Amino acid sequence: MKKGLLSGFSMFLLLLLFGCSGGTKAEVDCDPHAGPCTKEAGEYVITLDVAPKPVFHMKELTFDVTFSEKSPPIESESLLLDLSMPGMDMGKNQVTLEKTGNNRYSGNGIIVKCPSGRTLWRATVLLSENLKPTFTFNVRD
Ligand SMILES: [Cu+2]
Repeated sequence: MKKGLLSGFSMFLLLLLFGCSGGTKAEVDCDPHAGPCTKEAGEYVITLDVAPKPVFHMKELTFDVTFSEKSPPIESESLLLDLSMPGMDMGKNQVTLEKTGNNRYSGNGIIVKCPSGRTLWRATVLLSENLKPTFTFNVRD
């Protein structure tokens, strides 16, 4: 009886793990073609702006990340922005954002064109181990 309960519980954990790592939540939550996108992560309020607009594949892009004045101060001289496709391994594509002012970071990168024809990408600001706000958007051809 006890053993059955335990294995039932581990099955539940397994399901939970798979559910999380599956990355099935791939809904567009940002329209970088129209303007900046803002997300909250912990006490931080983070805005991502991508230029030039509209945002195309295979074109040099500038990524600007700004933290609201109410966000806790960030000491780091640079931040990493991870570019990925939800549910697809496109290889590592990380842009280093250098501090360009108070609460402001900026860097250049390229979003490659996916051979599958899909255009859904996700930009993740690697703030800390626990704070990784994401912006999910479609890139134009
Ligand atoms: Cu892809």
